[in-house]
Amino acid sequence: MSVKVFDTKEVRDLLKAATNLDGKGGNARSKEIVHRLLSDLFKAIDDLDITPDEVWAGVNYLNKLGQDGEAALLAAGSGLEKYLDIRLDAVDKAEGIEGGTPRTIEGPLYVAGAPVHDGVSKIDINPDEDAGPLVIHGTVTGPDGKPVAGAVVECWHANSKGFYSHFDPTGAQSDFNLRGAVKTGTDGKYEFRTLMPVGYGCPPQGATQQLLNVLGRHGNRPAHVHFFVSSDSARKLTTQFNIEGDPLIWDDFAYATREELIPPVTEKKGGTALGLKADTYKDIEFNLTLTPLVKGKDNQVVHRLRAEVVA
Ligand code: MBD
Ligand code: FE
Repeated sequence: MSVKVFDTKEVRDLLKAATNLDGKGGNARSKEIVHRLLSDLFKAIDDLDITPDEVWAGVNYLNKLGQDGEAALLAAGSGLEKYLDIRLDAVDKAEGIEGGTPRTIEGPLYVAGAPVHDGVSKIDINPDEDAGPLVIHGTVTGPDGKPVAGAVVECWHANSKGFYSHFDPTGAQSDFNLRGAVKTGTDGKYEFRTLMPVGYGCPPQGATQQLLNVLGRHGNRPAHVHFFVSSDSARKLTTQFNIEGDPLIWDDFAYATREELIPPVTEKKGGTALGLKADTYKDIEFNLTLTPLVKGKDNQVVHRLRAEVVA
């Protein structure tokens, strides 16, 4: 028996009382947002006739999500993080900002504090038998097309098991393994000497995978490398590239793939001289083009809780 109670004074009053919407105290913006989200939830319960059993399954799911520490992972897998990018892209378009390297999601696995090196950094600290050497390099250019000096390029990626240091359930990696930061010189160039990553998969017993299972979705990402690029003279860039040829490139559970973010992988020789573990190595050139500050300000700095390790 389907009933409709959402559009009644009793429920309107309940929503206002529960969020103290017209009362004193609290934070006006928080009240506005919570009132709207709670209203949308109540309305969905009415519209879809969501049962008490289903509501309690959802409540318990939130407990598990928190226990597993996966809320930010679910933000990626639910498309919420991608949605924020779609909105930021639209803001840029409306402001006439174009031509930079496209943004794509940060994801939940960044760790702040990697030691900054000039120009080049070798970031594979722990041996990884199953991973071959990889050199990632490119030039940071500004909105004027000129190389940017003093830009800080940070990168982070997974090992051959798809695990990131600091979040590795096997405990096999030390702090900042496969995470680095380099500062560009006057030529704008950066280089990371590292190992080839493989794609990430959600923890199989975690809350995120649990939700994906009921949706009939997988929780895997293609192999990829994340970047932050910061400079005093341009906006912060958050992006990634995918490893060309990965079968999941257009089937990423976090929707981070973009046409412009799949640089070619070439094979080179001379790795021994670079300190790599084999002479033959993979090479990826990934140039980074920054966009101008908006009225002198960087409107791309996102504040969110991030892991940090003091090196
Ligand atoms: C990752 O490595 C990642 O980049 C995202 C977005 C989600 C989970 C793991
Ligand atoms: Fe990642």
